[in-house]
Amino acid sequence: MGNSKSGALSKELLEDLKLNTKYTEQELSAWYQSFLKECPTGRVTEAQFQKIYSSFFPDADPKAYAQHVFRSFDANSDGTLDFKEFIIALHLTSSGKTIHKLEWAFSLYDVDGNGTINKSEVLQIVTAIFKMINSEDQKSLAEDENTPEKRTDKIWEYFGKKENDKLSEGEFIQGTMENDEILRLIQFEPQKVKEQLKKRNQ
Ligand SMILES: [Ca+2]
Ligand SMILES: [Ca+2]
Repeated sequence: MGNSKSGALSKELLEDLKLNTKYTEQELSAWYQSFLKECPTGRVTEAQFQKIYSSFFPDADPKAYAQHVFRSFDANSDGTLDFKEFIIALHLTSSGKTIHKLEWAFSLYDVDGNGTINKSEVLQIVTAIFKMINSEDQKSLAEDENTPEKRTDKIWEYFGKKENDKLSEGEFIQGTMENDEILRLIQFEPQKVKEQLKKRNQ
């Protein structure tokens, strides 16, 4: 912590992050500078994180989703994200269909952190995702997935689960790898919704 004032990343952390993310040394240094500018203490609180999220989605209500995302990245559960947790979050939420991303998605959906996902946890996350989609975009969703309940039913059926079944991490990752429809349904993809809208309006 001693060198946080000098504005330089420690060599150890830099090597660690280069190894575990797709970012270059220059990118990481640049991220670190802007991170320190926003958060001079070197830590992002949940409230700050929600604010950052809200600025991305001015016409929706991303608070609930931001809360779940924050929880899933606060690896040591101390209520703040340090630079490492922040960069890992950035990396995972922006990368493609990698195993690490799916592991993260599992921890996002495992709301109580007990190592399995039940249907009500899926509904909680899907409900939070729906709050991020503005009402105009919601109208373009397919009939069988245009409410959190319907979308949750669809996901649960894809996994071949009954009402009170539980989903293990292995099943979650395998199902998502094998079925792009599941991947699409468990993610928040505002861009896709916008593309669909565009197509419809043409
Ligand atoms: Ca933390
Ligand atoms: Ca759980």
